[in-house]
Amino acid sequence: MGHSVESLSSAGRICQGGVVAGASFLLCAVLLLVAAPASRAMVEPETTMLPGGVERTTYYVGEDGGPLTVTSGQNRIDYDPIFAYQRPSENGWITRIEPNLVRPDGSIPKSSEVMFHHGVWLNQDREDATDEAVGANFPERFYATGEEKTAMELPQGFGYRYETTDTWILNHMVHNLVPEPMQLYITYTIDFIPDGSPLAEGIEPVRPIWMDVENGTNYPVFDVRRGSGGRDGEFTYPADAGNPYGIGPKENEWVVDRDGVLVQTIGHVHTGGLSTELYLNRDGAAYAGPECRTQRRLTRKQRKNWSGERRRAFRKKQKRIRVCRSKRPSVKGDRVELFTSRAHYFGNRRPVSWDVAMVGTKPGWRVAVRAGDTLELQTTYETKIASWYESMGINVVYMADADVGGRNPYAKKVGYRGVLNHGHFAENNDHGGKPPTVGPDPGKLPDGLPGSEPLMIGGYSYEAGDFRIPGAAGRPPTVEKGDQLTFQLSSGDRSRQIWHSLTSGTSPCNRSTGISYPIPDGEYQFDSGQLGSGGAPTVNRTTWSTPRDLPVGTHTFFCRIHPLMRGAVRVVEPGS
Ligand SMILES: [Cu+2]
Repeated sequence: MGHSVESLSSAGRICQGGVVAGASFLLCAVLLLVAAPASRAMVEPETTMLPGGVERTTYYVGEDGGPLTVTSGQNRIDYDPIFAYQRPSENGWITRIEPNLVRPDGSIPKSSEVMFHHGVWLNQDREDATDEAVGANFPERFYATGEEKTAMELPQGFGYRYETTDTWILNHMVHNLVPEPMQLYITYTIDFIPDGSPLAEGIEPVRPIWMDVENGTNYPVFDVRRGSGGRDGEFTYPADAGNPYGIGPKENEWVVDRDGVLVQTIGHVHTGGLSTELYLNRDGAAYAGPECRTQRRLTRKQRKNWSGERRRAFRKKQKRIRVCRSKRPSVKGDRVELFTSRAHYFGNRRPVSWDVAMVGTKPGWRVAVRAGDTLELQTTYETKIASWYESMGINVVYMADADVGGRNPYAKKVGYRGVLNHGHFAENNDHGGKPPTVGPDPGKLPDGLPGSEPLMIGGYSYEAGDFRIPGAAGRPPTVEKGDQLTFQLSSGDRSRQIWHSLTSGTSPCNRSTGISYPIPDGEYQFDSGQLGSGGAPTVNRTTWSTPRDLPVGTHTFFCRIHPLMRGAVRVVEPGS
């Protein structure tokens, strides 16, 4: 696809505030957008020196030397090479990576219009550590981010080895929620220590270990149904999913291949996700710390009769017991918890939006692991509010081979509480769910006129099923109970790779669109998957029929990819 040459002589400025490792930061990068001499618009990376001599550089990834062209309604998985000018020019060590999506003018688009669904940075010159465990053949997946825009930050003294001869590829999924095409760069800001720097001496290399509850697949997703997982209102994958791996390898596990120390990790979940949980299993292991005595309280009689000195001594002893117990790791059988990466939702704190940051390990987190141990990941979603389709649970765990003071996780808690990866982002300030409405309450409209099936989906409309259309054309089509209405993706949308879903949302499902509205919380749960062709993320089907068991009444739905799209169907008694 060709690019028009834009006038890029303007300078943009990106500032982002947040909290990393407990300290707030304000990062401002000045983008110098220089018009390239040829017919290509290139963005020159600019480097700033951090105190201590670490180089911080923002690189821009696009296509053909210019920005990415994000097509109308796009939600597909793409691969782009990361060229030499888009990464460091010397050998050295990467200690931190922070991602973003940026317009050519330097501004950050609203997440309700376009969203960085995922980015996985791949090093083709190295093999992924977990390939063998799951029978896959990935290049090394050394950094990943998703809609929560997680930055990777290694503890001081550790680095990911970078060689200029490495071949890098970016696997990305940019989700355009609106019909308007746009031009964007994927940016990543690297903290880098070149080999020549005195800081490079003594850097301990880390390897990325890709932990994923659906490891081995290109699109590692599973569905979480409302009400599933038990009465606690939470669904944990894979534990609550029966046996999702069948007789194949346990995709959420990795047998540690050598002794080493885990030094950093953070989770990735989708909306509805509460946390990822990392465990270690070691054959025959058990709690190996000191026995802590049982805590007691003073009885009323003791409080009355004991001297002040005796009461103080008692309280001191109780405090020691409390401290002892607080340092006990959570060991069940030979399995020990290493870290729970919680999702922190901003705004009203309900897990219903992308306005979220994950909690990562503290800089001092060090877990000694041995060859033969098994690392295990699980992830937990809420199931009271809605069904969460195409959910994920991923942690990249960075592991050092050297003996760098790892702690035996069976003896002493390695630190379950972490640090919030970043603060609230301004681009997420569009939650939706408010007036004005996008259309009438379809439940109050008269029955739709008889039409022909299938109902075609195109032009960001469900045709006759779309209650945003004024007049008789927007009235809900009817279907007799037990029968089905069929929708079909138009050939135009199919050829332009515009995928749509029909996903039930609470009636009347007509409030304003935003990153937390609508959500898949219909009275009766249904979801078509992403209608389309060509593999993930589509379900390789272009038609969908309403479920036969829908009860009498008006059922509203929306598109998970383009939540501005709203529709309704009405189920009536047979013969009515
Ligand atoms: Cu759609």
